[in-house]
Amino acid sequence: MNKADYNYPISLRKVQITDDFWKKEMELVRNEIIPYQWDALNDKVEGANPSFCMRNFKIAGKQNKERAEKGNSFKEPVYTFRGFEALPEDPDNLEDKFYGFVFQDSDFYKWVEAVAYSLTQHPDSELEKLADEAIDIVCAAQQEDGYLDTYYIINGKDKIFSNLRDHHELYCFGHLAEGAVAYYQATGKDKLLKATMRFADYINNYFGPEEGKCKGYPGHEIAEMALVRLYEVTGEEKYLNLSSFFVEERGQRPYYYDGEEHPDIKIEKGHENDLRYFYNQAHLPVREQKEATGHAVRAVYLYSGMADLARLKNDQSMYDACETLWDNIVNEKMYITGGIGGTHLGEAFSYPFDLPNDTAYAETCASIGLVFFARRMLQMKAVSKYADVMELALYNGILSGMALDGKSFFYVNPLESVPKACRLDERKWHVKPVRQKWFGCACCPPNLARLLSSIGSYAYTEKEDTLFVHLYMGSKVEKEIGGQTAVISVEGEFPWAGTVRVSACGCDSEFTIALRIPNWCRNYTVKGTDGATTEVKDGYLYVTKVWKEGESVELSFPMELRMLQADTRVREDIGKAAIMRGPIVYCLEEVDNGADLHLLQVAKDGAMEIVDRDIAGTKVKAVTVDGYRKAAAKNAGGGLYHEYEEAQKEAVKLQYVPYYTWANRGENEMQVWTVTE
Ligand code: FUB
Ligand code: ZN
Repeated sequence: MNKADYNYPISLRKVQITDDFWKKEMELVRNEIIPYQWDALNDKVEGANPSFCMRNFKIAGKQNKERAEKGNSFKEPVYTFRGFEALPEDPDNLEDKFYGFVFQDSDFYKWVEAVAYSLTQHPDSELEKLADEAIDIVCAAQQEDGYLDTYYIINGKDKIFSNLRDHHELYCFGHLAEGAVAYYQATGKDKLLKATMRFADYINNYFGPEEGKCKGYPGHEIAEMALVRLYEVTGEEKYLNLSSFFVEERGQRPYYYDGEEHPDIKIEKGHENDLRYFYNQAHLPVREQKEATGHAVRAVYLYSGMADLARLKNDQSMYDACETLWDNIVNEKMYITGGIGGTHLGEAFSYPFDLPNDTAYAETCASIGLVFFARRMLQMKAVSKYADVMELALYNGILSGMALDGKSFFYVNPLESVPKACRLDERKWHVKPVRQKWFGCACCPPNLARLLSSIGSYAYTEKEDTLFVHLYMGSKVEKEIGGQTAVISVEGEFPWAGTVRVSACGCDSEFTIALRIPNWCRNYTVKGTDGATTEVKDGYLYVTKVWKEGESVELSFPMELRMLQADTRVREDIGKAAIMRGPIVYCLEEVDNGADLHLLQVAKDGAMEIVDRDIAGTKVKAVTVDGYRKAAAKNAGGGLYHEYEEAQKEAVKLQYVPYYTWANRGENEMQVWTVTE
């Protein structure tokens, strides 16, 4: 690694997304998810489990006020352990207690982060006022000493940090920091940021390598990368050091969590793959970890923090650990959709090549975390393998998490679904055949909101004289070059057409635009580079020139239809093929192909065609492929089994639609991998 290669995400205030595809997603976040989620946080969504999120902040604030009036700093610690989903017996008669998941505070922090990004693209004084008022409520809940987690403020502070493994205080802090930094960067308002720093200071006094300080670390990672973000915006070295402490402490022996009590979740000791350690990525010191293990969201959040630290400390062995873990995920543990987490047991990575389609977990948040990790790896070294996965996950395993109208969501993103099985087979109860309005554990929708509304900071990174284009989307980017502001425009119709035009104006000096060459493109062409210096490096075409107004560089990435097969070690996909075009993965749905999708076969050398279609009001490029439908073969004499005979089959045109659009036309069967003839 070389500091000269380091690059940084573009400030969202300098990117305007104009793209038909992504603008629509961002508008859904602004018009649908943000208001809807605000109602959810305030328990106003009919038919959904109440969140209690804002209520908990209000109660904590009220208790603060009462204490202050009595001249008494903290209430007597009355610790009543309420478990994970403490729903009140009588919702109309709530006591002044904490309700909801222990990490309920994080839902507000993700909301305010999404609001912040949205404000950079679309100023909205009413929304900003709402967020300011909500921030007042949150800050009123903060304790005099800086502590801020409503679960313990309401239940009793004597037990703070006593169950780091399961109780998410440091996770909530991490989301608070992410939200506060984003809100500050978008609006210049620092109230939440200051509250975050006070809580961060409290945490920093509590944890650390110094004698007498607690040697614990977050049970659910995110504080690691959030502290880095806090460091980057405040310049306070102590936050960077605390992040580093949390990362380096993980995996040390004795195992910190063995000294805690875990009343909610007992994990069997003595199992070969000792879940106690693997689940939390604490089986080894992080630099020695070679395989992505345990809870998938936790894992990729940790790796993102590790990548941040590798960059800021210019730490080669940390970078190497990150790269090994990255390669392990992508080469052994990732679905073709960019989904990760093969098993619902522990919402976790399974063993290498265990990628079942119908029981997949592939949590939306986990793919989002993979994008965080990818962007951080790119920041150290612009190598296209990271951006390729970022693009794959975004267009497939992440977008599938939201309905086309932005009104319902998937938490789990299977690659095959038979609705009946989701109801009758307990092994598939986690798989929903239709998107849900909301979830008791509502981690995914707000995570989607914050990612989609900040998409520009994944599409572009920059260093002094270079703009990196990792993802292609219509947009305008401002970049400072030698005292001038260059305005770079990208135009195109991704993901449906592979031609992209890049132009720039406003700058007399030479600078470089580095354009990613996608891994799905076999031969690309480029026009308009006369007089420019060009170089292909690590999957990017570097074009250096004086970018004169009216000139443009045009890249064409032919989007051929591709039939893919999986590594033979993926037992589930043997003898099957999946269809892709550009970054889009396709699937079959019952609504287009009839029931019993398992009887369909795809013809290996059959014709494949692109067709324009409208899926629930959204225009897409769909695909038809020659195939067959096997006739049902029955034993003439009855019985389940009979002598083998070649199946009768009829020729059919298989109708494929983009995977992310599935389940938008009612409940029906779906499959990505189809048997070949
Ligand atoms: O534990 C907080 C979040 O809830 C995790 O990131 C998700 O996997 C879900 O379990
Ligand atoms: Zn989630």
